[in-house]
Amino acid sequence: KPLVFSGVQPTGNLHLGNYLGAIRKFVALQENNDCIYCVVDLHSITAQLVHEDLKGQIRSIAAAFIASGIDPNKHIVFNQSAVPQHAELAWIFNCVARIGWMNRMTQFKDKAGKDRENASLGLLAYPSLMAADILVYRATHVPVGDDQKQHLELTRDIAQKFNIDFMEHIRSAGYGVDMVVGEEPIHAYFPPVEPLIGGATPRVMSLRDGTKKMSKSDPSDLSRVNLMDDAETISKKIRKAKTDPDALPSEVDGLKGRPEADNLVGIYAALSDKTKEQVLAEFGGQQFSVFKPALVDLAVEVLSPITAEMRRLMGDTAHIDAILRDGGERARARAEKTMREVREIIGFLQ
Ligand code: AQP
Repeated sequence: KPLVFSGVQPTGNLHLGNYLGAIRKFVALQENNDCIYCVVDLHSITAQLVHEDLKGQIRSIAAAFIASGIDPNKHIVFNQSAVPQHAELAWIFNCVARIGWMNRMTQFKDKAGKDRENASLGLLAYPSLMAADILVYRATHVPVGDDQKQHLELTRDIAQKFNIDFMEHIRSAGYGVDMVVGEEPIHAYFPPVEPLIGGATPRVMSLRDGTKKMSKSDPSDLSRVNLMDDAETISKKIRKAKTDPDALPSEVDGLKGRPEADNLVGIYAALSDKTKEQVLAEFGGQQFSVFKPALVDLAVEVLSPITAEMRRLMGDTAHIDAILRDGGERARARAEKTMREVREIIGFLQ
């Protein structure tokens, strides 16, 4: 079975973007794949070191995974810091990757802002740790939102450089397989990683500004629908969402240059498993005063069972902790197998 890996940072309230861009795909992939889903707590200290309730945040992401339908018995759900092999491989990847590669990452530029010299070294090295998260299991498929595409390309570059730099060591240690990367036949230890992005809304945008992504760290809570919002709050946020004064177009082309309208139609399409074309066939020519209430009803219908289950799970922290502990043990055993081989390939004494 293909091996799927993905992670979510415990950095605040999960929102509709995280759900549609990532978690919902995690759920769908369970059927035909071996899946490892991680609460990436080591990543959460890169942009902000001190968190008031990190344990609570970690548990709430795990609760969201399970409430959305991830089965922690058939698959693995754990928190990253419980498996130190992620950090060990990330260090090795810090020595494989080049500083120039990291400097080009748009997420780093966005999050570091103008005062780049003052950003943490961890924020710059974030993509190395992300590559390690995936490759320590030699996972091949990674469901993420569109914003993570560049990091996954970097993961492929890191894997390829490792494979080429250590090719003779990999071969003489008896690991790896022959494969063709581009035109080049190589003997590779780490597989090329495939991003699973796609869908009607690969990137959900802010409800206040259709050109910015919906984000946990946006200071305005009105910019996002949180998974823990109740029906009344969802209704308020969608009713207040920024729009233009025109009616919805009948064709997708008519959404060009109308980012807020495009975003709301995309959210409706994703929540109802339809295409934007199908949504516009139904709502084309209608005003937002008709479309927004329909979107509220749909969002509440999809999200409220998840919210209720998350609340129930959060009331039993011992149960969540036990799931994460068990997942951590299973993940550690797999990650250690890779690290023994990686240490051997590099030539460390062990
Ligand atoms: N707006 C979005 N649209 C689609 N997918 C999104 N994701 C995040 N925002 C959107 C996807 O959610 C997964 C988990 O994200 P994360 O928490 O690990 O990091 P992030 O991308 O940095 O998310 P946020 O919400 O923007 O958090 P902050 O504000 O803390 O940076 C990823 O697969 C991501 O693509």
